[in-house]
Formats: sequence, C-alpha cells, structure tokens
Amino acid sequence: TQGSFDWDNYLVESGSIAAPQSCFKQSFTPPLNEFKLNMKIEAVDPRNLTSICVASVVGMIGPRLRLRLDGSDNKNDFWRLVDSSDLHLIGYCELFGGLLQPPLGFRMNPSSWPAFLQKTLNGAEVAPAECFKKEPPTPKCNEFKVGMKLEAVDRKNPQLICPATVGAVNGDQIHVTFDGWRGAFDYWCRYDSRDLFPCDWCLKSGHQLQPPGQKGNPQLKSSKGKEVPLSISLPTSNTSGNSGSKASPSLGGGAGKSLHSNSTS
Ligand code: MLY
Repeated sequence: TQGSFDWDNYLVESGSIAAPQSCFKQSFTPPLNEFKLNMKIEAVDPRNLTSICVASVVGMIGPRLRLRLDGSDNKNDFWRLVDSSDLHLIGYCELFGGLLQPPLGFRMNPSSWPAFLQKTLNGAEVAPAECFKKEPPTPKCNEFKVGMKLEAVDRKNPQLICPATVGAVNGDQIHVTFDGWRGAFDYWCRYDSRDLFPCDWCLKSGHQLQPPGQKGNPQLKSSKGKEVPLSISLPTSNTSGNSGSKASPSLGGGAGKSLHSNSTS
C-alpha cells in the first residue's frame, strides 16, 4: 500500500535526513487496529475539547479511525489513532461522574438530546476495551531540526499522510511543509502532535503514503524564495512529439506531465 515511494532513495537524492524516532509521540511499532466499522466509543469533541461525546467508527485506514459524533452531520468527521487519549470506552464518562454531551452542531432540538442518546446507544455495538491502545509517551523536548524529513497528516485532507519536511522550529512548535506542494497545506503544530510520524511509519502500519507533489523540491527554491520552475508543462496533445522539455531528475517524483491544475482542492 506504500505505492512506489521509497524513503531510502529519496533521502539520498535530496541529501536530507529522516527525523529520528525519538522526535515523535508515536510508538515504535504502530498499534494494531482491532476496531470494527460502526463500533461506538466515547470521544473528545474536536470542536469543543471540554466535552465528551458518543462517536461511531465510520472508516479506518491502518491504525487510524475515521470518527463521526452521533447527532452530528457527516461534514465534521475527524481522524484519531487507536492509541489516542481522546478515545474512551462507552461508560467512561459516567464512571468519572461526567455526562455525555451533544456534539457541537447537534442537528436536533437540544431538548431531544437525552432521548437521542438513549436511542443511539440502544443495541449498538460497543468497542471492547482491547481496542483502545495505550498512548505513547511524550518526548521530553522538541528535537526536530529544520530540514528533517517525516510523514505528516495533510490537515486539509486528513485521510492523507504525505512526505514532509520541517521548515522551521520555534520553541515547542514546528512548521510542517509538504514535499512537492506549495505552501497551501503547510501548518504549525506542537512537536508532540499525533499527526506527525517517522519515515516508514506508513509502510510499517499498512497506511498509504502519498507520493510527494510535483511542484519541485523546496531545496530548489531560488535565494529570493521564489520557486524555480522545474519543468515546462508538456503539451497535452502529442502532435509536436517530444517537446524537448526535460523533466529534471526529480526529487519530488516529479517528472510530471504538467503542473497540477489545482493545488488547493
Ligand atoms: N485536492 C487536492 C489534494 C491535494 C493534497 C495535497 N496534499 C497531499 C499536500 C488535489 O487533488 O490536488
């Protein structure tokens, strides 16, 4: 499921190093996913971090779960690792004296919440305790250095994990830049974010890894910070035969036929 992307070659070709395992809040061996589709759990509402809600597993890729809060719409799905501390057994909230909350954006009248909650849990398949894996420890400090390579969740397309480079470091924060893509997908996050993985995490976990984009490697940016056009788009018709434009030996996998028509969709 890794596709043809090979970190070993890529690191050599780009003259870069992989961020070491010790940088990451990820277990050395990716956790086993024992959840099944439609199982119910309790989860921290990503839009309202003080409330815990009922969630259903609506998808999975490797050790990652696609979750939907019951009573919410299908536009606010989110992804969590099976060893995320945001996930709990059904009954967890009650055990600790809390109350399960309607999700932010509960579709129905708030007064219908107690009845909705009862109905949604009635006869539901509840994820058993074995499914929930222990959260890995947090590295003591930010060990990332500018230029280190990693795999990172594309937060605008959070089902995707992509080759990335540390673009900057500032205290506990790192700037994640996506190889072969312009800045639109970049983000700052804490060094211990669960959206960051060591190189080959996808390979080890059975998750797909996206190939780098085709916008040229960040290292080929000119000193003024402008990207150097790496290749001229090839004509879409082949009447002119080989246009003679050379696809440069690509760091970004980029002997691309043309520039992507849309880098932000
Ligand atoms: N809708 C976009 C997806 C871009 C994904 C970019 N990530 C991988 C950094 C497209 O199809 O171009």
